[in-house]
Amino acid sequence: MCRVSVECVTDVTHSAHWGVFNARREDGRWRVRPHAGDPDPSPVLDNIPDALDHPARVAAPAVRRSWWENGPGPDDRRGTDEYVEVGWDEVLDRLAGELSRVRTDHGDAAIYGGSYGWASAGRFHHAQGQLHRFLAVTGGYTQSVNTYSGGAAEVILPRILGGFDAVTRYSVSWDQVAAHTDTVLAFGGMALKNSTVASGGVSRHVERGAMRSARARGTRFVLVSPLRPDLPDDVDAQWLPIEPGTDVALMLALMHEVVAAGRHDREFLATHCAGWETLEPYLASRTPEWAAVITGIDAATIRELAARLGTGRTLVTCAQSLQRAEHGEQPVWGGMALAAVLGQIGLPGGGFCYGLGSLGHYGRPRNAVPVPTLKRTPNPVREYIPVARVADMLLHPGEPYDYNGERRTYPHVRLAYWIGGNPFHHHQDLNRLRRAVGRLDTFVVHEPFWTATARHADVVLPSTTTLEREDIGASGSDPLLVAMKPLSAPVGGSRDDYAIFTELAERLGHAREFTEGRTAREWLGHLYLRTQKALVDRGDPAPDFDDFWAAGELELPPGPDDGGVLARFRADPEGHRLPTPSGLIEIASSTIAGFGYDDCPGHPAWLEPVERPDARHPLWLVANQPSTRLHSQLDFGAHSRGAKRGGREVLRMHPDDAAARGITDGDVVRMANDRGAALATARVTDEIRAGVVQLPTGAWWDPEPDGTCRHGNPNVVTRDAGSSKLAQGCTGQLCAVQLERFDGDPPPVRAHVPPPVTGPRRDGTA
Ligand SMILES: Nc1nc2c(c(=O)[nH]1)N[C@H]1C(S)=C(S)[C@@H](COP(=O)(O)OP(=O)(O)OC[C@H]3O[C@@H](n4cnc5c(=O)[nH]c(N)nc54)[C@H](O)[C@@H]3O)O[C@H]1N2
Ligand SMILES: Nc1nc2c(c(=O)[nH]1)N[C@H]1C(S)=C(S)[C@@H](COP(=O)(O)OP(=O)(O)OC[C@H]3O[C@@H](n4cnc5c(=O)[nH]c(N)nc54)[C@H](O)[C@@H]3O)O[C@H]1N2
Ligand SMILES: [Mo]
Repeated sequence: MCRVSVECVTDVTHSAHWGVFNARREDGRWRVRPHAGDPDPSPVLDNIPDALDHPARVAAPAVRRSWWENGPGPDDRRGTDEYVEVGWDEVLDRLAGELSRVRTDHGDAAIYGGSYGWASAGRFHHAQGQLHRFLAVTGGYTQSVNTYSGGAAEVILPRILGGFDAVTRYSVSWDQVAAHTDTVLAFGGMALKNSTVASGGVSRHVERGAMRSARARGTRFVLVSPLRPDLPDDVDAQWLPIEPGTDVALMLALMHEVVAAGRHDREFLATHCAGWETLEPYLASRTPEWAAVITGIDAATIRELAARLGTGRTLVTCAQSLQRAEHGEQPVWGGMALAAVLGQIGLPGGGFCYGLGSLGHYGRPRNAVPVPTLKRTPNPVREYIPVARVADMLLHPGEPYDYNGERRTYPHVRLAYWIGGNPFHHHQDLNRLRRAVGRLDTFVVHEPFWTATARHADVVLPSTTTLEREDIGASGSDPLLVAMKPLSAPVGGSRDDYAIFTELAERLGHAREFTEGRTAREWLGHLYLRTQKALVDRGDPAPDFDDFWAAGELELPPGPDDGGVLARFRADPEGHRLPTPSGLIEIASSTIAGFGYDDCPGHPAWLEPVERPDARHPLWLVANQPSTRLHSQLDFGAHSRGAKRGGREVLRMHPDDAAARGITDGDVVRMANDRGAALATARVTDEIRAGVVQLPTGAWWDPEPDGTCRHGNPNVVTRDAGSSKLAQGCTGQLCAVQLERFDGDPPPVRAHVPPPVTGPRRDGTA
């Protein structure tokens, strides 16, 4: 049956972070086909058809019983309490009152709107954009800075190389790799499972094609990673299965060898870099033999690799994963320093490219015109935290912490408002996060689905999915502007985030500032004007909004693929100074040295991690991005579900580690450390380094009463600590665990079964 109320739509184009697609109604089901122009579409599209009517949808506003009956306040029952269903008007009245109470009694900074998360593609209904606007116009809020993705890199790169997007996204492109690069040294690889995803959407997945073209031209790929699939089979990569968390030691030894052979680019180091005199003496004892002990890569292999670097165009890449770890700043700095020593930064397809291959919006030229975006409303509150320190903030209000050269104090937050993110998937040490959320007076969540985050909220407002809305899909480096047409009217009792905030803003007396008098459709037309005007200014075809909407898509002109700021700096270091303190590439930084941080000294360095395998927890866990979905999104979808075994997430482990524990392929295993435990299904494979197990993120946390995850979410065991005092980035990628076979009857997985919701009203009306 077609759910659409106005007209029965059967064939529409829409966009997700993992691809543009056409959805067609066939035999009572939605079938999703990738955009015809996509050379390598993502199989993750297969998760979409289940989104509209999955039982895990939140049917109507739901409120935690104790909060509804007893009022706001700290409560450890969050995560285990019951829910009652209430009408929209009732719940919005109560919520508006609670927002006012917190502002009046505790100040505007007592509201946390950091609300990290990927939400959905679509420029107007972008969840965080809507929340920030709403909280800003109603008085302000404590916000978050940086991301879980690149928290350490985002802080250090501007100090040593330049603006994050400029030196990462818009420097080395896939076209340059295909045309120019002779050697790709990929730390953490460039897994096709990862570039399948691009923030804002992606109409063309070009990575596989570019790597194949390079390989066909003779490019040599070297993969430094504990996991073999981190580069595609097509490129015949040499695989160096490194001990996790030790890349900087390998980088230092490679530099040592290049210098020992006198092959370092002295001129480039003198004219374009600052700090060589500090790093050079440190390298003296960083021999291949020294690094072999740390990295598990033998000295002869390191020597052989060093000898080939710099012969021909050499590109050093560093996956985001390396810095999502303790001392995560170091491999970013080390990779950049290695490229500087080789002297190729700023050459086409050469030098250093942070993040290339980690996301689909990297390595593509910027569009020549801006895409529509909802501009950020200034936040009257100046308070912020580094995003991954959220549990610390809630558990330690008023206490000091270090960040990026400052001594800061955690604000005392009473109300957290989260939309478009799933912290009970993405944050580390989920049992600790549960304790932290227990300290809040009120936790508000808008979610289409009963995720673990929704199940910890006091107020759960059912939002539509993107499939139920009109929007514009676009990314700054994808050529297609997409008119995202709805597949359905809002499902059940759900409402758009924009509609919910409009109603709340009305109750708080700020509707006019929030809506600026526009309907959602009028906003789309308004946001589109900026792109249309830029096209007019260039003399390009510039359809008006109605024509764009009717056509369904618009191809935007590409900007130049010219290497950006790094190429200009290379050509003229005086005329195009980098925005670093010296204007040069900072191989060593006197600014960072001046902070006096023991966990982030003034040059790239090998630092022993606190978290590392020991006798009780002898295995490294790599908790990386899932290949079958975006994070936790649509975890119940056909593609994600289909790759699980026995309904549990799959954990990869080496045959030696399996044999030592009597584990065979397909067994249920229990992975644990002092922070928590999770069950998963073992896959035994020699495509992983011995001593390392891998469990991707995103399987919804399905806790037993003691917090053990029945489903396979790795964040029950990861460590909630910052990368260093410099960046305080997320360190979820790596931790130490023990693993055993789970004997007996494993408990059934209930992650996608909604919690019982009681109360009279089931139709979502007041
Ligand atoms: N251990 C470990 N942990 C990690 C990582 C790791 O490597 N290891 N990686 C980290 C990284 S890089 C990231 S980016 C984070 C990702 O963490 P998140 O971005 O929080 O993960 P998502 O699953 O994308 O969460 C988005 C949520 O928004 C909901 N949503 C989608 N559209 C809408 C909408 O329009 N409105 C509303 N209200 N909700 C919507 C979805 O249903 C979903 O629940 O995870 C981090 N966590
Ligand atoms: N399909 C899919 N793609 C995604 C996402 C998703 O959820 N699903 N998320 C997107 C997001 S938000 C982001 S930020 C990016 C993240 O991009 P990344 O952080 O680069 O992605 P990961 O898969 O976490 O890690 C990449 C690989 O690094 C390797 N690795 C882990 N630790 C180490 C180490 O210490 N040394 C070395 N050399 N290698 C190591 C692992 O084998 C892992 O497969 O991915 C994006 N792409
Ligand atoms: Mo990310």
